[in-house]
Amino acid sequence: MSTVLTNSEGWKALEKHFVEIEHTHIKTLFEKDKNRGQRLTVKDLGIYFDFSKHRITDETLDLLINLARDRGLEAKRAAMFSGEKINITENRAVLHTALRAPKDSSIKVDGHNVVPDVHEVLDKMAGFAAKIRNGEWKGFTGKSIKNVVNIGIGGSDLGPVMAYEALKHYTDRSLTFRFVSNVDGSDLAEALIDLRADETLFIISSKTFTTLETMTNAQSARSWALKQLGNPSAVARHFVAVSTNEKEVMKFGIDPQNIFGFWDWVGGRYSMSAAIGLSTMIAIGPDHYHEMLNGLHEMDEHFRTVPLHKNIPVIMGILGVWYNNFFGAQTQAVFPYENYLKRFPAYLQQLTMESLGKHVTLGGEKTNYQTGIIYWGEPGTNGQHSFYQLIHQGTKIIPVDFIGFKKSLNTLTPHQDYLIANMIAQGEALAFGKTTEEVRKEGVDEQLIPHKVFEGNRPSSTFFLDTLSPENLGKLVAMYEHSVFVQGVIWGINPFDQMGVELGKVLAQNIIPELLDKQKPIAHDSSTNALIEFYRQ
Ligand code: G6Q
Repeated sequence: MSTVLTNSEGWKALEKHFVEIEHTHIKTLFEKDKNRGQRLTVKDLGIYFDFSKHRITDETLDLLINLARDRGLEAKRAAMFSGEKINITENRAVLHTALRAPKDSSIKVDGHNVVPDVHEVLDKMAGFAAKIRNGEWKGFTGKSIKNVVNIGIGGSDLGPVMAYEALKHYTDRSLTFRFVSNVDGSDLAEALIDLRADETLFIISSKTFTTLETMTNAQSARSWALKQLGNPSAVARHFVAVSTNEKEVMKFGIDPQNIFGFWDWVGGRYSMSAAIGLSTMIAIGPDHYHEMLNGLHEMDEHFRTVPLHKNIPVIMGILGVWYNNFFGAQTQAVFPYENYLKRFPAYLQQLTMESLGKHVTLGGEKTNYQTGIIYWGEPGTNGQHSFYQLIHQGTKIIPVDFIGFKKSLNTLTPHQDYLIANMIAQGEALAFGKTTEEVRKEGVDEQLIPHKVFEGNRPSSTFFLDTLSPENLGKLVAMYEHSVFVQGVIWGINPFDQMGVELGKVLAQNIIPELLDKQKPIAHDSSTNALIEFYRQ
């Protein structure tokens, strides 16, 4: 096998096949195979995954799966699950799957079984969450906690916010949750505007405990709290930390007892099932949290064991490659027909784009093919009244993921029927469109016909589940995590580092002193210099 993806036999076979089916309409594929809608589906773990409305044939699937296999998917998957240091640029294992592994399993990093460590932290989180929830944990003035503010950014924010919103139905409504991420002071100011320090708990979530945004927000939150509480020892009752950097956390004044740790083998964007989920656990309670972990684990096992042809994340991953590299798709849309999943697309943006936005291979060579696609989305049906137009009738190909649930968490007739009818109708319209003849039959004026024709042939997947439970959320998260892995393997890139984010963390550090000290000489390019001068004035 050639190590260059585009020279491989598998790739060449796909190129040839693409030319053959590029113009085949989804409608034709359905006409040829009356069972297609049932056949090209996977039903497992309570997920009904319909991938029949794609521009693929059985041969496409075979060729893509062969490619994935040739690129070493099975061996690489096994290496990830067994704790090998597959994140080679950071020399780290990649074990978010260990975070949801059952207590009796054994997963070793450098000869050490990490599963007991994981469960020790989970038990500690559960004990703490219970104390906050039942009012046993008292603030500095003896009051119980009513508000929980998570301060973190990127992977230390997006997972917790998404999970809180997604599982709001299961949360303790007597507690208020706020999430602060932006270094823009308005984020913190608005989050605290109506809160009292004596009944507020801050969770400072930062793997490194050095991130500018989080540290700035944490210091300001500390000042805000101390202004009201008057005594530095109050910090220990109102601040806890989720971090791998015990030294820095203690410097902040947080009691070492109240540090919830995790490990360098958990990447930020893969950390919502690590202690970064503390706010989630407080919100929904330890039992529901464990249900979410079970869901994640069930999907991990599905990915690890189910044959590639029936493996949901594998099929998602290869379809990603198909549209990105062969059809030249630039973006992938995700439309949850479930309002509680409103932050899910934002969460997926980080997961997918930070993981797959790489232009060099693991070997350090520049790729001569496209990698990570742009993810975006909004909950249905809102999107239908705005940007769906471009997907239906625009000039770009945008594969869509529809995510829907049979049962609503708020049974308000007839809302759920209308919601799901919309989801199903959109997938149908995207795939099959409306022909000139069909429009003409409707009696439309001849001049208007071209405007009312829908070409169709727009691909989509539908993920249909029973209801948005913590367990099902876990399955969906792990499903996307592993589909990212599949694409990373095929493209031969590292989905687990984030040098672009690291760069962002140092860039501002150079300019901050130049903004603070107006006399400091500046020597950037003329545009940057002018912007700094404008701010200084
Ligand atoms: C995620 C990224 C990044 C990270 C944040 C926060 O994979 O590495 O989004 O999570 O930059 O970092 P800290 O948790 O260290 O503050």
